[in-house]
Amino acid sequence: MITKLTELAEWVDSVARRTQPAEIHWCTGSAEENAMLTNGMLETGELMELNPVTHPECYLHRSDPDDVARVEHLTYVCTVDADEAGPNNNWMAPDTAHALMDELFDGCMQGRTMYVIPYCMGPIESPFSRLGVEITDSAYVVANMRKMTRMGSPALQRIEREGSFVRGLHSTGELDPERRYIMHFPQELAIQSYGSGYGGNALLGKKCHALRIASHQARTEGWLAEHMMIVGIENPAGQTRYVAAAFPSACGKTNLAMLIPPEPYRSAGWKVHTVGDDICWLHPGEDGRLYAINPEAGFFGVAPGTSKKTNPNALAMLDRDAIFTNVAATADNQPWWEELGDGRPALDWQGRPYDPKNGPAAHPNSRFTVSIDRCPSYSPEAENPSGVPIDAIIFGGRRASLAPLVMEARDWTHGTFLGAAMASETTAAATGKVGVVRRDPMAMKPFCGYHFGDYWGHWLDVGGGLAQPPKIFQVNWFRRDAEGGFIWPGFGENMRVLEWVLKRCSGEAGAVETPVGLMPEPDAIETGGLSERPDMETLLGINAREWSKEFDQIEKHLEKFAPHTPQVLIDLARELRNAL
Ligand code: SAT
Ligand code: MN
Repeated sequence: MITKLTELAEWVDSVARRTQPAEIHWCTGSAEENAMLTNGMLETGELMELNPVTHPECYLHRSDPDDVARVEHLTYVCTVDADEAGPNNNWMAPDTAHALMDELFDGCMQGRTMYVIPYCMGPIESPFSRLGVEITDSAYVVANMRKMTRMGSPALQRIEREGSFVRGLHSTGELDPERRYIMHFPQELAIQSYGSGYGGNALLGKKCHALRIASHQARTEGWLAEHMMIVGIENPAGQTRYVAAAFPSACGKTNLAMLIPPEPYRSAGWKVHTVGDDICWLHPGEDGRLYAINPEAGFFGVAPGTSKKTNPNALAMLDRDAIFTNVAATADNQPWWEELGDGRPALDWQGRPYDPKNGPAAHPNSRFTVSIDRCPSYSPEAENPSGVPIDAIIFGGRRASLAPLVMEARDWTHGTFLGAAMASETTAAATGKVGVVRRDPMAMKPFCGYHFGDYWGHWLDVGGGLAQPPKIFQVNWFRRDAEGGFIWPGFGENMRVLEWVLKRCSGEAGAVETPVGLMPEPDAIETGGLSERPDMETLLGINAREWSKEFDQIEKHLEKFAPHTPQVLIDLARELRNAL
């Protein structure tokens, strides 16, 4: 296949001249193509077939042991003006970055096949969707992009109709951590990634396009590209309200997106409808509400921690047609990770006979890739070209102390403040130290494609233009007691907190005003039916001394982005601190 869009044809030609592949393959997304690529990868050992009886059409990929997570320190935003990228991004001048990348890409696909992947982020008919083409020399990337995006012929047709698309160029290169860069050129609508085959470094539709480049586009076009899951919650009266929630990577967004309401909610008729688990594009509607689409078509979820207890819906979709990356395997070749419960590991994530001396059998950032429509709680609204109306936005972090189980912002400005001040303990989703508290505004620290100060200003602008803005909340499922145990049971039981959130949206629940936010009235969070009553006083308590220290840090953090930080946020920090 060749395209009738001259711009695209010329770009593919120029990339081929530089990278010199043995062959060029234009991806159609068909089942035959997928089978052909899968067979090829089985031959080269890039994929291994898992147990065809227990896990039909499931495959295991083991990545290079030095290539197991996003590399934030090697990820750059290359705007002409450094100030545009902001202190929240690594910056390189576009000319310098191009020279560096051109050299890396020179001849890098010799003897390899170059795949051209046209893709659409969002429902193929949605006016909110955006298009891209990823060129890659990795068949594993093609197979993942097929599950994660609307990929192939329908996307190409729309690209040819509209003429505009994000140009992503990726090569696994030598997988040398010293020769690895993820470059973004927002002003050229271009991404270049070299030297990694892993997740967000290589599946360019995901964080690179749908967050870093899209946040840039969203800023100029008046919408928001966010690191949020989207879920519909149906009450016993049959009304569904949609919630979007931002959490840093590996903090339970996927579990929350496909939560199963616990008893007694389930028998009362509460239902959960999954629209997305990671990325959300929010557009102001003509009615003054905010509408969300999920630009993705699949999940790239963290395997460890996924179990019958934490996420039965995820487990149910992982026994067919899934790709596993860096999990362990049992003696009869089933995928395995620590919290799974059943089975025992025979081989660890590197394919070595399992030995506890080598650490966990599955890598802590091991993943599953699966199409969203395999999810038992999948909502067909994920295909609605207009998106779903959002009633509540939730910001969540992982914090052992301080942050309460839930609180509500006074208004959109205060909500933007809560998002901007968000902090969370780091996880294995990125290379680096785990468990360190860092500021992660709107869970976008690694993903915002421009200056955080301007981004917060854009949040204020978008919300200011809404006649019916969503209410904004902050949650923390991760408070710990003196022994280090989690105080709140979490997982499905988070439904109890969501119930309060929804009742605030419908005006059925009151709230107590505190200097840090609106809190549930005592006993407003239902704890009946839990095996023991959690320490709600700690979970909902406000410690003025601790909060005052927190405000010191928040003020310093906001100042780091001055003079771009909106003055209203700085003033609000001072006002809230004084109220303490
Ligand atoms: O590696 S990804 O960026 O795709 C996943 C994540 O970190 O959330
Ligand atoms: Mn994510």
